[in-house]
Amino acid sequence: MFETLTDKITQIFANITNRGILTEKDVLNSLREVRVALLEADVNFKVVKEFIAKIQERAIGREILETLNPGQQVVKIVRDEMTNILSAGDHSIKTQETDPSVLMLVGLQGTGKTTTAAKLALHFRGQNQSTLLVAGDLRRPAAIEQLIALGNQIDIPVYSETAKNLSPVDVIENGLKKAKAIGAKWAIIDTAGRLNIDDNLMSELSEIRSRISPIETILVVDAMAGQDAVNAAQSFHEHVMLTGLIMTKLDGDSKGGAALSISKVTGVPIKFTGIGEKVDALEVFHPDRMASRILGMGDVLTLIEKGERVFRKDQALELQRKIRKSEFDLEDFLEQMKGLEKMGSIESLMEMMPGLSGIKRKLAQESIDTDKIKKIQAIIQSMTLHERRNPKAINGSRRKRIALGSGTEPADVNHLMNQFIQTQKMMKLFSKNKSAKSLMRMFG
Ligand SMILES: Nc1nc2c(ncn2[C@@H]2O[C@H](COP(=O)(O)OP(=O)(O)O)[C@@H](O)[C@H]2O)c(=O)[nH]1
Ligand SMILES: [Mg+2]
Repeated sequence: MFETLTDKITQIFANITNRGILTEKDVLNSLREVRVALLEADVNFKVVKEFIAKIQERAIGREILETLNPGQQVVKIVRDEMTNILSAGDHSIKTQETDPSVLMLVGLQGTGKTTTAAKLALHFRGQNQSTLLVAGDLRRPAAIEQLIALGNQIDIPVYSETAKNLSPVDVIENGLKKAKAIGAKWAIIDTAGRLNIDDNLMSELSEIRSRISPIETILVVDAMAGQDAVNAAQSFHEHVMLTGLIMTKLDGDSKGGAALSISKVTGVPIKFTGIGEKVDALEVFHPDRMASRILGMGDVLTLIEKGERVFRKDQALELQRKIRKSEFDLEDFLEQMKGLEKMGSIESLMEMMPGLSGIKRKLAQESIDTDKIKKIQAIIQSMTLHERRNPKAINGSRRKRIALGSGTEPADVNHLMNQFIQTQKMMKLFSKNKSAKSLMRMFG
């Protein structure tokens, strides 16, 4: 996400933070470059104008330019203001006093409502909260089947009715009764979309809304739609009073401008982001963390949270120790591969590491799929313990034996060894923690 924008901004920041002295003209030049980068990323021009004006107001003047690290001060201001435009009131999810809390998803066709309904149910389960999914999209029979299939996949119950004479509101009201009966904490309502905004859709949605009074009415918008997403959000908000937004498909090669403008333009907070087709590809939205990520400073907090979900704490500590002492071996490598697979794509992880979003693209081609993991597992399991602990001992004849034992080719074993050496190098880099340290320095 935001690849091009992040690359450009990282470059601009490098130019100003590498200098001891910064003149007013330097700052203005850099801000002009930031402005162009934002406009090229499709950020709403009014938002850009206000953003730049605010930074300029704060960055120009003695207090900043005469400090020890003027460049870093400017970067900090940019980060503050970026956080500011991504913020809109309360980004948390509200619950009702009595169960179920009703969360209604609305949006145009294909933005990701049905998928997001399942993602949310999975997210809530992670917090020990139960969900009933309610199939309120009666326009296409396939929509009901899709929700049922997703529900089955993650073992979440789905309420649906297909009788001809029922209206969506009837089905949804029955669904809410069912949610109450089974004691679900959440009822998540999937609704029908349209290709474009029309009165029909809006009156259907506002009728549902007034009959069931959801605590959260959330618009699902597709980041790839760019400014159209922002316009759609404005119309939906006028007709059905939104309480939040979920921006999907941020994993795509969208320019990201929509995500940057949408809250500022509509005043509606983003609550989650969708970062992939899989049911676990949902992230809680934090304006400050997102700002850091866009500005190429990584998002260490989200990374840690993801890790905590997958790796146990004692495992993590043991791993840290090994990395520090360069004892990281092929057995650990195997464990990490399995864990990483659970955390998400390597690509999305790299994005969250400070200073690494640039290297990301090179590694993207090496994306790790399940088959590869199985192969790697087979290869490592064909090694003796001695070999796993001392990968350097693996010579030509051992390689042949390992390949034979794992049903692979010596070239596969070679490839794995290279990958492992690469990982070891990267780990060493992290353990020295240059990027993390410079980040700390940057923010005092
Ligand atoms: N890459 C990506 N695809 C998504 C995301 N969310 C949904 N999709 C895909 O977008 C398409 C439409 O999703 P769907 O939930 O059926 O949209 P709906 O018509 O609004 O219910 C499907 O192919 C989904 O897999 C996301 O965050 N990233
Ligand atoms: Mg749908």
